[in-house]
Amino acid sequence: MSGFLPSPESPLAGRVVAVTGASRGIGFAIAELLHLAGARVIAGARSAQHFAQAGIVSVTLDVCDEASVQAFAQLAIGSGADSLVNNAGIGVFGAIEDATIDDYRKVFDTNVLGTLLAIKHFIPEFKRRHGCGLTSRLVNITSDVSARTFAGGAIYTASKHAQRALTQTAAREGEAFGLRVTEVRPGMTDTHFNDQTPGRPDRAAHLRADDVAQAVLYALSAPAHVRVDEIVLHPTVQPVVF
Ligand code: NJP
Repeated sequence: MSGFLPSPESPLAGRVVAVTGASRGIGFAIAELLHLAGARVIAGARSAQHFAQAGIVSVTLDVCDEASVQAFAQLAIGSGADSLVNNAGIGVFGAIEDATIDDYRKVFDTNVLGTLLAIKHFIPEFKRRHGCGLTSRLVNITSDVSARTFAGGAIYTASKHAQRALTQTAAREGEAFGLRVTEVRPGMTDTHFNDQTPGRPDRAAHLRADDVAQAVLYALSAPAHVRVDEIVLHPTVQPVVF
């Protein structure tokens, strides 16, 4: 048998993955699962001190601040990072007539600029790795609304459409240096998102952060001949929409 065959117990053994927005919710679940799968995880968020745990390197990171992103990338690259998971994201919801410039800037700075900056500062390393015959992977956690919208979702869904555009552009540019790019698009997930408290009974049927983490693990551990362009996940309580 030829090709890359990861061990089922430790499919990411020897891998080093940088994850943004990892202090809680989906990002935290991703960091934990990748660590369990054998990866060394470099995890960033603004409140890094709250999620330090054995085996995961917790770093203070504000994706809206280029110096902070650059420092995060340098640390991750210095640790041997082969993959980046852009997960940090926020949402503000409301009618267009109530939208404020402040809300717009907060959401776009985090979801769009943050993703752009992180990709930008890892690409030189991904190119260097390609020159050494190594592949690199990028996973962007966007949203099921990166390709549709809903009333009350103008700022958030516009930011997620933009994040999808960045993801697809990175995939096209990355073809030249062997970068595997995956967009993971979760639907309603029971996290702290939008100032919620996870575990409420009315959200029991939503996706769990772990469901999304499993999709990321699949994308990062797929065999070398497989390109996972996109994974869309919905809880079954969400109506089917294409
Ligand atoms: O949200 P939450 P999720 N720099 O609030 C971090 C997408 N999504 O896990 O910085 C760096 O529990 C923040 O940490 P901190 C969503 O758009 C979700 O649900 O310490 N990190 C925390 O760790 C987002 O892209 C749903 O405050 C920053 C994390 O981000 C991703 O899933 C549905 C940061 C947010 O954790 C994860 O969201 C959907 C910054 N400037 C898409 N700002 C859903 N939950 O229903 C925030 O379609 N963070």
